[in-house]
Parts: sequence; structure tokens; C-alpha cells
Amino acid sequence: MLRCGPFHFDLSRPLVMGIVNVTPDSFSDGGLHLRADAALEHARQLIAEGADMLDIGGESTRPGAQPVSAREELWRIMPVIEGLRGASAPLSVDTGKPEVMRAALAAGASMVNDINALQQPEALEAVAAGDAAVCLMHMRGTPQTMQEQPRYRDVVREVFHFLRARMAAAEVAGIARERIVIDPGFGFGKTLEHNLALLRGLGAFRELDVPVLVGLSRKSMLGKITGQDVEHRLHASVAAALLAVQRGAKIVRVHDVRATVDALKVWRAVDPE
Ligand code: 8Y4
Repeated sequence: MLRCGPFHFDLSRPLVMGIVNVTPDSFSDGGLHLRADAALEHARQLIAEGADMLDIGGESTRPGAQPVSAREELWRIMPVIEGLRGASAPLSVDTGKPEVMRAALAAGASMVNDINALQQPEALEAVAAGDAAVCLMHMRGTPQTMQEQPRYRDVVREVFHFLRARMAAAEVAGIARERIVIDPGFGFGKTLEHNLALLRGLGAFRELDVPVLVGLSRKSMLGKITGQDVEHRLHASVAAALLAVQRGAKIVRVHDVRATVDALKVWRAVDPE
């Protein structure tokens, strides 16, 4: 069971989280209003395509991307969250900043997706204060430094221990286990070999007894495997999402919702619970 504010999921089937970027590089940059309108239209389209939840992000987390201020992040995402009030799918806010979490949750978001796993001061409290879910993700380093020669003795073990510790911190802060999702953080301070080891070893995270979310959509590891650049990674992304759910992932974070939903329908027809 996953509790996301007023939304409850029994997780008898995997969920598709659609990605809505509200960053200047993702939509033609015709000013704040046009950007919010484009993101809203995109969000509504993803819900129509079968997204179970949406992840709204105003800060680019690409390797090397520059951080943005809380004020800028709020300007970007708040019109989108407010515009989606009453939507049939829960909204997740992709942020590490407690100020942004509080504003988004007050405006009706039901989940916080934090690539920093609530390690910023006040982040645990910001989530604990309400009934939203949280995704705790593993990252080595920061988006600015994470591609600098990451080294692990045993990547599955190290990610597992980090996530177990962040789950414990979240529970101590008052976030019930049924509100917690974990994510090994594909691509965040990991080489291709680390990412493949995590995908192969994904089953190990089931021991933590909370849903596992996986984000592989269009990522550079798929570029390395296929030789395709970012706009031609749909097929690899669908294959990766399917492999992840076969290995126990309960939520897949994707750009291409319709294709992923169809692939999961085929999987379910063959492998019904
Ligand atoms: C093309 C498109 C190339 C996207 C790279 C990317 C995750 C995440 C991101 C994830 C969770 C990304 C916010 C990176 N990835 N949140 N966020 N899990 N929970 N890169 O794997 O999509 S952003």
C-alpha cells in the first residue's frame, strides 16, 4: 500500500509516473505564462495517456546543470501545480528544497520526489507535517560533481544501506512507512556498470518492504548501450521500464507514458499476479 495524500495505491500493478519538466530547456522559452501553459497541456496529455501520477520539476537535474533558487523554482512550478488542482492523478514535486516542498504540498501536491532523500535541513519536517508520500533517492555527489569517477565496492550494498538509513530517518521524523518510496537513482553518480549492477540486483531492495521507483527513461546509460542520442531512446526506455518492473519495481518514472502503459499491459496479460 502506498499513501499519497488523498490517493491510495494497492500496488497490485505497477504505476507509471509521467515526467513534466518546467525548465527553460524543455519547452520553447516564450516566457513564464507560455511555459506554464505548455507544461499544463503536457501534464493533461500524460494523464489522458494513462499516467498514474505526474512528477513536476522546475530544476534541471542533468549532469553539470546549475542549481536554481527556490524563488525561481517556485515561479516555474506553482502555476502548473495550481493549474492541475483537482486532477485525477496525484502530483509529485521534484525538488530538494524544503521551501518548495511546503508551497507545493500546500497547493495540493501529494508526493515529494527528492533526489537528495530529504537530507536538506527541514526537508524531513516539511514532508512529515502532512500526509504526502516521499521518494527517497540515492545519489553519489551532486548533479555538478556526480560524473567524476564514482567508485563503489559493492554498488547494490552501498545504495541499499543508504536507502535503509534514509527510511529510518524518515520514520523517526514521523513519516509512516506507507508514505515512503525508495529509488536507487540510476545515473546519479554511477557508471554504466554500476547502473547495470543495480538493475540486475533490483530484487535486493524488496527486503526494505516499500515500493521501489525506477527512473531509466531516456538516460545516458541507454545511449551508451544503444548508441542512440536522447531523442531516439524511446524503444530502449520502454525495454528498460519493463525489465525494471519484472525485477520488482512498482513505479516507473517515464517521459513516454503511452508506450510504457502499453508495454506494461502486455506484461500483465502474460504475467498476471
Ligand atoms: C534525458 C532525459 C537524459 C532525462 C537524462 C535525463 C530521476 C529522478 C531524475 C530518477 C527519481 C533525468 C528527478 C534525470 N531522474 N527522480 N529525477 N528517480 N526519483 N535525466 O531516476 O531524467 S532527473
